[in-house]
Amino acid sequence: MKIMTRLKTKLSALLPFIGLLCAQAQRDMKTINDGWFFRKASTENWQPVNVPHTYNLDAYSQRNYYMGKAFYQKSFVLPEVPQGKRCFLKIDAASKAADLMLNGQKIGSHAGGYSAFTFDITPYLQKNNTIEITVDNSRKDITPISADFTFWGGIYRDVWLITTSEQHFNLLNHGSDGIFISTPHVDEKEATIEIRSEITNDATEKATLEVIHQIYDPQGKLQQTLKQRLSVKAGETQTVRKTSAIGQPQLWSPESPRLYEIVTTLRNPKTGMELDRSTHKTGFRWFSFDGEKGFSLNGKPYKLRGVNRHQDQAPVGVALDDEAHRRDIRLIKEMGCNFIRIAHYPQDDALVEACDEMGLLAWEEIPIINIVPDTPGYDDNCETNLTEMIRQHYNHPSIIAWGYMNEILLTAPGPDRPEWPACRERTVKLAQRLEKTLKQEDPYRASVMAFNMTNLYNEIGLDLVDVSGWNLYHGWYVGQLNDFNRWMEDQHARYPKRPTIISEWGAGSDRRLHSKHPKAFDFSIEYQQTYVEHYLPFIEGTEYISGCTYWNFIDFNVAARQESMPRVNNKGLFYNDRTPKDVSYYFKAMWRKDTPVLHIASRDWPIRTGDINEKHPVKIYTNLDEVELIINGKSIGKQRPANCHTVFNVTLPYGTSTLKAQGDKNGQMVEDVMVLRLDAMPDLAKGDELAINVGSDCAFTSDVSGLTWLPDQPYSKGSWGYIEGKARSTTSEIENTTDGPLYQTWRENLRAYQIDAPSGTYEVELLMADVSRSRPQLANLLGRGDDGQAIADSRFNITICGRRVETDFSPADGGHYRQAFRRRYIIQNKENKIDVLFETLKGKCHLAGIKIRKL
Ligand code: GCB
Ligand code: CA
Repeated sequence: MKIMTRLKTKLSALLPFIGLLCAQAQRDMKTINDGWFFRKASTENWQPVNVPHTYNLDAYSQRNYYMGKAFYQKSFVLPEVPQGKRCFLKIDAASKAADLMLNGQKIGSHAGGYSAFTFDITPYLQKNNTIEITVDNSRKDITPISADFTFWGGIYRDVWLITTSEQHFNLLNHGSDGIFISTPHVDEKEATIEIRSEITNDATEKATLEVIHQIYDPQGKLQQTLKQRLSVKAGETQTVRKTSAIGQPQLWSPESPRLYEIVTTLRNPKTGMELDRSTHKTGFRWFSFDGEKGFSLNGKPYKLRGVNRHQDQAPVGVALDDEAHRRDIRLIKEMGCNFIRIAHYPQDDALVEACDEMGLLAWEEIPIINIVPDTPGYDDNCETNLTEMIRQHYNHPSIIAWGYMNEILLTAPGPDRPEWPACRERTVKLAQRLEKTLKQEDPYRASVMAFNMTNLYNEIGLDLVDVSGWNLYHGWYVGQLNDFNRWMEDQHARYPKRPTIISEWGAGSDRRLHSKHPKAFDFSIEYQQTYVEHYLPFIEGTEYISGCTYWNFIDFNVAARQESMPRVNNKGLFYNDRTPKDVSYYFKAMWRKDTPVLHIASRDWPIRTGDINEKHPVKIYTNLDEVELIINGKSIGKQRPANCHTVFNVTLPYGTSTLKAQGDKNGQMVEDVMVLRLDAMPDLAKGDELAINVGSDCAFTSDVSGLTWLPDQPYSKGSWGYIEGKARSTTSEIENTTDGPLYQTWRENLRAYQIDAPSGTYEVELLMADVSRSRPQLANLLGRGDDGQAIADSRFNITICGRRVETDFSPADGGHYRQAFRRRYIIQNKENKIDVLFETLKGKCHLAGIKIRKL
C-alpha cells in the first residue's frame, strides 16, 4: 500500500511515543492528534491531516454533503513493547460511528458521534504500529437521523494515548475515567460528598491497593483526606464508595463558581508507590424546579437565563480547538447568561469544564430528534449514548439536567394516521426506558425533554420527565407573538404542577435586510429584535416559568436549510464568526445588573438611505434609567428607556455622522459611540442607480456590491413604485445569485412599475426568478411564507416606454427553475417617465426587483 511506505519515511517524527511508554508508574496522557492520513471512501487519495478534523466542509457549499465512510490512519514506532503497563486509546468524538483496528486486528467499534470512547490497546501493541479508524456519518441506526443541523463526519475531537500501570482506575467505563463524584445533599451548613471509584487490576496476581481522595477547598487548602484499602483479584474491577460530610461548604453558583478539587490516587500501600492519579473538580449547590415557583438555586428563586449552543464555526465546521469552546462560554457569560442548553448533543469536555469554572448552569442532552424510527438497534444505541453522556460528564457541578428527546413528535405521523399507534408506542416506550436509565445513572439531576407546539406530549405520557421544555416559535413559524403568552398561560392552567422552561424561542435575521415595518419571516434584523423584546419580558415576569434558553447562541450551519441565507440557520444572537448582533445587547441589558450596558443598536444597520428630512430610527439597548443621544456633537435630547430599549427618531446629514449615547449609572458616566452613514436617495439625473427590492418592505444591501435595494412602495406622481398587484414571498433557495433575498420577494399581478424620470437613454434591469417549483423544506419550517406555487406556469408580455421587450415570456423558460436572473434593456424615455407594463397571458406576471440607470 502506498501509504505505508510514506508513513515509514516519517518515523523520526513519531519518536515522542517512545518516551511516553517508558514513563514511570502514574498516568501518562498525551494527545496524538497530529500526523494522521485521511481519505474518503469515494477516493483513493490519502491526505495528511491533524485532528480535530471533519470531512464535511462541503456542508458550507452544498445541500447534499458527503454522507458515508472515511478512513483515518496513523503509524508509530515503539522501541520496546511496554511491560507492566496498560495503554489506552481514547477518542473524544468520532461521528457517527467508528471501527478501530490496530496492526490489522480489530480492537473495537463505537456507535454515537458526540461522546468519547476508550479501548485498551495493550495486547495489540508491537514495535511498528498502525492505527486504522473507519468513520461513517451515514448510519441510520444511530441517532440523530433527522434534525436541523449538519451531521458532520470525522474524528472531530481529541485523540489520546493514555498509559497507566497495571493497577489503575477503570478507564473502560463508557469513556469516563471510572471516578464518579456526587453531592447527594447540600445546604449552607453541611454537604455530603460521595465518591465512587472503580479500580482495575490488570496484573496476573492479586493486589492490595489503597485509594486516597484529597479534597481541597476553593482556596487550595486541604480539607479532608479519605482513604480505603482494598484487595483486587487479577483481572478484576472493584468499586470503592466513600461518603463524607463537608461542614460550611463554600457554595457554587454562576455568580461565584467556587470549585473544590479532588485528587484521587491509587497507591501500593506496602511500597508507597503511586500507581494512578486523577483530578476532578466539584462544587456544592442545590436546586429545585417547581411548577408554581419556577427554579431555585441554593434555596433562593433563580431565573434561568440562557442560550442554546451549537458548536460549529466556519471555516472549520466542528473541528474546533478547545479554546474556541472556552471562548463561547466566555461570550455567553458576558451576555449575562447563567444557563446554557448544550443542544442537541453532548459537547466537548472543554466546554463543560468552562461552565464549571466560569459559572453557567447547564442542561446537556443526547440527540434524539423529530421522530423515533422503527430501526433495529436504535433504542439500544440511544440508551448507550445516554449512559455515556452521564458517566462522562457526571462530575461537573454546572450540569443540573439531562435531556434525551427534542421535538420527538415533529415528524411523527399525526394521530389521524394509521401509523400513529405504533409510532406513539415506540416513542413512549423508549422515553420510559431512558427515563429509568437516567434516574439509575444519576438520581441527583433533573430529567428534561423539549416539546414542540402541541399538547400531545402531555396527552401520551411524554410528560414523564421532571421538567417540560417548550420550544415555542409563535410569531415566527406560526401565529402571532401574543400566542406565545397564551400558550404558556394555557399550559399552566391545565398543568399547574408541571415545572416548565422555554427551551427554544427565536427568529432569524440577516444583516443585509432592514425594515421600518418588520414582520415575521422577512429575516430583517429588526424583526428579530421585535420578537425577543416581546418574549423576554413575559419570561422574566412569569414566576412559574423556570427560565429560558434562546435558540440559538450563533448562526449555525444546516446544509439542507434554505431561507434568506441558504445552509445557515440565522436565529443567532451572534454571527457564526462570533461577532455579536445588536440584539445580543438587549439580552445583556436585560440580564446584566452588575454593570452598565449602553449600546447603539445600529452596528447591524450602519448605512441608511433616505431624504434629508426623513426620520431614521436609532435604537439604544441599555439598562440605564435615562439616555442622551448626541449626533455630531449636538444633543438630540434624553429619553427614558422601557424594556431595556428606547428608539430615537432622528434626521441625519448626508455622509457620516458620529452618534454618541450617554448616561450615568450610580454616578458613573457611560457612553457608546459609533459612526452611521446616510446616503442620499439615488438621483437618476446624476447617474445614480435606482435599485428597488420589489415586493418587499425591506431594504436589501448586497454584501458583494454594497448597493442598497430600496424597499418597495406604491407609485405616486413625481416618484416611483408599483401599480397594483400583491407582494409575495418564498423561503425556497434561489440559485445562481448571492443576493437571494431580493428574489425571494416579488410582486405579482402588477399592472405596471413606473419611475418618473427626466427624458433620456436609460438602462432598465429587471430581476426575476421562477419560484413556482419550491424545494421541499425541512420539517422545522412550518410553511410560513411559501407563496411560490401561486405563480406556477405564468406567461406574460413586458413593454417598457412603449417598446415590447418580452413577448409570451416566462421566467421558467429554459427550465431554469429557482434560478435568479437579470435582464437589462436599453430604452429611450421620451415622456419623463419609465413605465414597465405587464400583460398577463397565463397565470400571474411577477417582478422581484428593478434597477434603473441613466446613460
Ligand atoms: C427547533 C429545533 C431546532 C431547530 C429550530 C429552528 O424547534 O429543535 O433544532 O434548529 O427549531 O430554528 O427551526
Ligand atoms: Ca424582491
